[in-house]
Amino acid sequence: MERTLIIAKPDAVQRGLVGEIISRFERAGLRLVGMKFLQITPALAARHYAVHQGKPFYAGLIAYITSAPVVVMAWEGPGAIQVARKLMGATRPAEADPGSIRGMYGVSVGRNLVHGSDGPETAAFELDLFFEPAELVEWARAADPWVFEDN
Ligand code: DAT
Ligand code: MG
Repeated sequence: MERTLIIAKPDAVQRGLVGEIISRFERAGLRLVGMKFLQITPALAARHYAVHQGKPFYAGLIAYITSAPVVVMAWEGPGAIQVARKLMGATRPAEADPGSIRGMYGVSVGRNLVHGSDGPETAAFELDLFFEPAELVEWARAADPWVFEDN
């Protein structure tokens, strides 16, 4: 079982696509274990995107992610990180599979609607950044045996 941090970014909130984005992860079979609505502060954005500091797009990225509220989620399931990355599509919407969230709803790399952790270490770091341990809910879903092979 793996957990990943997903963010419906400011453009998703402003465009009314939050429900659609949640629905993609929900229908894929991932299990929701945490969710909150907040506006990311510049300090939190700097920690979340620390790996991108110094890159040409960094200032624009921080301005964008702090520009309006976001919906932050924790989803879990077997291989949840990769499953979520696949559902999101490639970073650049033009290169994202047409059925993916970014491929279907995006055109600009700097307005690509959704964030997802890119590996187990990143996921642990990012989940810790946005959630207190008690905010992540351990629960058994009625459909689990029909979605997870080994649950
Ligand atoms: P991802 O969000 O797919 O994990 P990333 O971690 O490489 O992609 O970059 C974080 C975000 O920064 C990405 O969602 C959009 C923005 N970004 C990345 N590369 C960019 C570029 N070359 N120009 C503009 N924005 C970029
Ligand atoms: Mg990334």
